[in-house]
Amino acid sequence: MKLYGFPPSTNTWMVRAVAAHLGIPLEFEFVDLSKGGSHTPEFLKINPTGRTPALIDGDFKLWETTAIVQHIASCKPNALWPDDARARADIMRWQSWHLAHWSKEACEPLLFNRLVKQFLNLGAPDEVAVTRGVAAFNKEAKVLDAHLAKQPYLAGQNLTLADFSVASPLFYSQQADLPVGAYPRVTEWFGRVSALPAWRDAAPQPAAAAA
Ligand SMILES: N[C@@H](CCC(=O)N[C@@H](CS)C(=O)NCC(=O)O)C(=O)O
Repeated sequence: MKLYGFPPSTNTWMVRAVAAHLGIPLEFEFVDLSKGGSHTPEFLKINPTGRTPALIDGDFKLWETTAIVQHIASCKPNALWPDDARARADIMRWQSWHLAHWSKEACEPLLFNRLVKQFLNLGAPDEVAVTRGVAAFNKEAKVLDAHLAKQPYLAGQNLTLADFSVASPLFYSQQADLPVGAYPRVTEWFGRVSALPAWRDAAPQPAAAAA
C-alpha cells in the first residue's frame, strides 16, 4: 500500500502511526502542501478533493483519513479495530465526533490560526475564529474529560482507532496553545496514548513544519 501525505499534518501522522503500531508497511510519497502539491493534475487523479492523505492499495484509491485507517486496520485481526459490529460503531462514534466537532470546530481553528498561518505566512490570527475555537474546545473537552473518568480509553478498556483519531490534533497542543491542561483526564489519557512508540516512529522530522 502506498500513502501520499504531508508528514507534519496530524492526519498523515496519524495514519502512519496506526500502520506502525500494527506493523503494516506503507510505502510513502511526500506531497508538499506548502507548494500546492495536492492540487497537481497527477494528485487530483488520486484524490479529486485535493487533500492529503490518500492511499493506493492495488487498484483501490482511498481518501479521507478515517476511511484510510479503517482500511489499513482491516488488513489483519487486531484490537484497534475489532471484528465486532458494536465495538466498531462505538469507535466510529468517536471518530465521527472527532471529524465533526473535536477536530473541525475545536482544534483546527486554533491550529490553523496559531500555527499554520505563521508557517505559511498567511497573516495574523483571526481572533474571532480563535475565540470561537477556544469555546468549542472547552465545550468538547469537557465531554471527553467526563467520558475518560469512566474508562481508560475512548471505546472501553482497550486502545482503539478512536484514541488515535482523537489524540492526533493534541500533538500540537503547545504550539497552538490548546487549553488541554484544564482537563486532567484528557491530559493523562493523551500522555499514555502519545507515549506509544508508533507515534515517535511516524513523527515528522523536526525541520518540517505543521499543517
Ligand atoms: N477530511 C479530510 C481532511 C484532509 C485535509 O484537510 N488535509 C489537509 C492537510 S491536514 C490538506 O491536504 N490540505 C491541502 C489543501 O486543502 O489544499 C481527512 O480527514 O482526510
